[in-house]
Amino acid sequence: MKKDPFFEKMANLGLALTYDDVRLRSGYSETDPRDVLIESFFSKNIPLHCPIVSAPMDTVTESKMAIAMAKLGGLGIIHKGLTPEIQSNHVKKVKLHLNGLIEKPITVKADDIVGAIEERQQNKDYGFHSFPVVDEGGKLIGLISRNDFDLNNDKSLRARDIMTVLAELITAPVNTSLEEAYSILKQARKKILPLINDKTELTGLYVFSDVNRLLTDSSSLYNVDKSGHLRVGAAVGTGNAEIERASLLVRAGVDVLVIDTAHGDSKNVYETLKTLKQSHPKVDIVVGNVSEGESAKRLVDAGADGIKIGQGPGSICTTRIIAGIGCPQVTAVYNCAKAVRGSGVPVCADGGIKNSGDITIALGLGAHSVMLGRVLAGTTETPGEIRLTAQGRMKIYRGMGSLGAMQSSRTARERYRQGEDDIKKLVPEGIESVVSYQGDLANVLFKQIGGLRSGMGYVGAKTIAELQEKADFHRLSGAGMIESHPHDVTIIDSAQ
Ligand code: RVP
Repeated sequence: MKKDPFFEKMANLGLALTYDDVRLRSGYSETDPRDVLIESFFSKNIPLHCPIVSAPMDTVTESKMAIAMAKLGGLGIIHKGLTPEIQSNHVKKVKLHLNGLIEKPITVKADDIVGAIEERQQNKDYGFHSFPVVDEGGKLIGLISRNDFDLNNDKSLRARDIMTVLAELITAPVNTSLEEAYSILKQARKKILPLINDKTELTGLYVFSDVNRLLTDSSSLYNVDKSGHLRVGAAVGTGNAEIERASLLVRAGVDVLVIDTAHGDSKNVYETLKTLKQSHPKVDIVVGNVSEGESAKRLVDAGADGIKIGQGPGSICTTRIIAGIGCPQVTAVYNCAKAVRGSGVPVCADGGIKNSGDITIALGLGAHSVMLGRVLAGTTETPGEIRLTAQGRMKIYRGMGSLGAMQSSRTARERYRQGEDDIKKLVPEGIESVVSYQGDLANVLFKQIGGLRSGMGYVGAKTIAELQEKADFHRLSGAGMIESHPHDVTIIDSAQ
C-alpha cells in the first residue's frame, strides 16, 4: 500500500507516531465529498453506515446513546459498569426501540388490573403503551391501546373492561410483510397490527410509527439487523461471571460482544474468547485492546471477529504514564492493521481522536472504524446531568480506570486487573473530568462525518477501502502543527 514506505522509514528511525505527528497527503481527485461512501464494518458480520462507534464507558454509552448512534448509522457499545441485568435491559431497550416485526410482544391477561399494567409499564420503562390481551393458551382476545389507558379513570378495572375485543380489531396472518403491514394499517387508519395464526394465537405485532419510520427515506441510514431492529453492542470482561453476563446479553438480543480490557493480548482474554465463541457461535466477538502487530495477529488467529487498537491514547487515560507502556496511536493502528491485512477481520481505532481529521487519518492507516469517548461525552445522549458551572454547561467524562469508576464497578477494576483483595487499594489508570455540553449527538456526528468526507475528497477516495489504499502521510514538525491550526489572529468564532 502507498503508505508502507513511509512507515518503513519511520520504523527505521525508531519513531512511533501519533495523530498530531502526521497529515494525509492530498492527491488527484475526482471525488466530491458529498458522494463518498462511508459504509464500513465494526466486526466481520456487523456493518456500519458510518464508521463511528461510541465507547463502552459509564459516561458515554447506555441505551439512549446506543439508540442515537445506530439511528445515525454507527453503533453504541453499552458499558459493563452495570449489573448484567441492568446492562441487558439497556440492550433490550435498543432492540425494542424500533420494531419492524415485534416477534414476542409483551402481553397482558384479561384479568390483569389496569393500574398494575400501567405501573409495570412505568417500572420497566417500556417505550410503548399498547398491549395485546391473550388467554392462557396465547390466543388473542383483545388489545389495549394508549387511548384506552388515557380515557379510563378507574385504575381498578381489569384489562377485559377497557380492551377492544378481537372481533373489532384489524389483524393479519402470520407471514405479513413490513410493506403489507404498512398498507393495511394505513388503509384501516390503525396504529397496531397484531398477527395471528389460524388458531387465533398471537404470533407477532407491527406498530405503525415503527413501520413508517423503517420505510421512509430518513431511516435508510439506520443501522438495523435483518428484522429491522437497531443494532447494539455490549462490553464484557473476562472470567466466569462475565461468561454469564454474556449469555444474558445474548438473550437480550445483543448483536456484538466486546471483550473490553486494557490488555487484550492476555491469557484470560483468550480463554474468555474461546468460551464465548463456543457458546455463542452466531454472535461476533470483538476483542481489545492491543497496540502491537503481533498481538493483533494472535487475537485474529484465536478467532476474534474484530479487534480494537489503543493502549493509552484515550483523553482520560493515564496508562502510559502510570505503567510506562504503550505505542503512540498512529503507529499502533498502522502496525496492527498491517499485521491482520487480508484476514477479513475489521480493526477499530480506539481512543485519542480529537478532531474529525484524526478520523480520516485513522481510517487511512487501515482502521475500519473509530471508537470515540471524549468527542461524544458532552452530548445530550450520554448518561449524567448537565452541570451549570462558571465555565458554562458541562457534563462529567471519566476513564473506566479512574478512581471513581473503579470504586463503583467490579468490572472497571478487572479491566485494569485490580482490587480483588481490597478495593481501597487501587492504582488509577484514568482520570475524571468535565467536558462542555455539545448539544445533540446528531450535530456532533454531522461535523465529524463532514470532516471525514472532506478528507476523502482531498485524498481522492470514494470509499473507505480506497482511502486505505491511497492514504500516504507527511511527518509533521512542531512548526508544521502550529501552522495547521489557526495562527497569528485573534479568533472571534472558533467554528467548533
Ligand atoms: P477518547 O475518545 O480519547 O476519550 O478515548 C476513549 C477510550 O479510552 C475508550 O474507548 C477506552 O479504550 C479508553 N479508556 C477508557 N477508560 C480509560 C481509562 O480510564 N484509562 N481509557
